[in-house]
Amino acid sequence: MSKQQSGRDDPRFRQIDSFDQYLGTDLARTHGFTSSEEAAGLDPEMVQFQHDRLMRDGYIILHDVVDAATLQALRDEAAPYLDKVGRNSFEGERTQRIYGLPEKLRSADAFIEHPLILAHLDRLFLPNYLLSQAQVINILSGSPAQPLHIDDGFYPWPRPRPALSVATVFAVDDFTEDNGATVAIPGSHRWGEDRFPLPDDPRVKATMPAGSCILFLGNLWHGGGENHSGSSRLAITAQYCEPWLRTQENYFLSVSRETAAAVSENIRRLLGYSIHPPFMGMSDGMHPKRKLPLQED
Ligand SMILES: O=C(O)CCC(=O)C(=O)O
Repeated sequence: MSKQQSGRDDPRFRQIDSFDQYLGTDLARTHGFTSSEEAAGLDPEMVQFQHDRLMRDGYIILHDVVDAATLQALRDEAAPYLDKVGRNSFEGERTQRIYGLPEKLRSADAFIEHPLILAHLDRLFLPNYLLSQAQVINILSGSPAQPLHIDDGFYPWPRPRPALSVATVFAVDDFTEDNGATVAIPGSHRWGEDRFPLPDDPRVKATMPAGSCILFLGNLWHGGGENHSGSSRLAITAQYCEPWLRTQENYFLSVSRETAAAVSENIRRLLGYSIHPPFMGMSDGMHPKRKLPLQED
């Protein structure tokens, strides 16, 4: 038998002897799958404490996790794109949104790959979890409350169940009582399919200073608040999902290969340049990073 006919002759050939081995092996082979690591300096006990609260209440508020310069960079870069309001009452008739952030706003990366958020995602999801969508959201004064909703309800897997996605909303402006702070129903991540928010359900408003973040599970009922403050409320949000789910935004189309090659390894992996073993995410039978003009091998 010639070499072309027998893959076994190739020293890189892998013999898969069990189904578990099949599921656990990166069969696209060339690039091992990368995992995000807790950034140096994060106290695992503190992250675990926050994680336990997140699992108990469905949300947690992380105070002062982004500095003023990072907030200003986002404000400056976002401003030219904040030129239209929503197309429906969910997006908000008086709410401005910017989609396609990984291509448009490099300043968004610091929020999307925030080390503390990645540390939480590492605890919640399998390696190579994905960015499902990211937006800048500017709720203008006069905006009614957004309808309450859960973020992962479009995955047809009956609830109650574990969260299939997780979201951040970072306050770029202070979130106050009357400017549209995110509203959430604590504990609602445990509700079943037929349980919807009732007027008497206790709600929390994520009032917090600029640079803080509400992190919540994808099955928690929440929504943007009503803004009757006279000023707008600027935020940036990111949603992440398990590596085996379809993402909301198709980043392979909205982010160019040049941009995907230039961003950090964290962002690239979150955009889908990774493999969920054995080969989810492959392209032409190869690791998708092989399609990028990367400097490395
Ligand atoms: O703007 C917010 O506070 C939350 C927005 C939200 O939940 C959404 O647009 O899905």
